[in-house]
Amino acid sequence: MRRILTLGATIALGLSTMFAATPAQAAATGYDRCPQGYLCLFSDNDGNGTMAYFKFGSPDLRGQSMDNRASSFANRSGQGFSAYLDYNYQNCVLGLNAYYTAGENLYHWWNADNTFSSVKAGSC
Ligand SMILES: [Ca+2]
Repeated sequence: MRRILTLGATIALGLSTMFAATPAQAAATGYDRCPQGYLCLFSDNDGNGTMAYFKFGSPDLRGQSMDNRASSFANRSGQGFSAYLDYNYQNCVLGLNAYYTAGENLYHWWNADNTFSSVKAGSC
């Protein structure tokens, strides 16, 4: 009886070791964090830093801690978005085409980096 109990304990230890040895799935980084179906804004270039993501948009990016902070974006919403210099969709600065699913830095466009204060689905 004692021998059986010992064997059981050994098997349990072996299983827990196996699970512990399985590598944890690596956390997504950069643009890979952006979920399908959303527009994502990032505070740093190349999809780094803080991320905020939107299904329809936001009239005031202060609410998402992204006001005048967006430096890159990925559009996985399946539709175009428009970005504005001011709150409540005033002064459109850039169309965020649905083509940019893989992500893009905003310094590629004059006057776009760190300027967005509102975004919404649709064209300017
Ligand atoms: Ca702004």
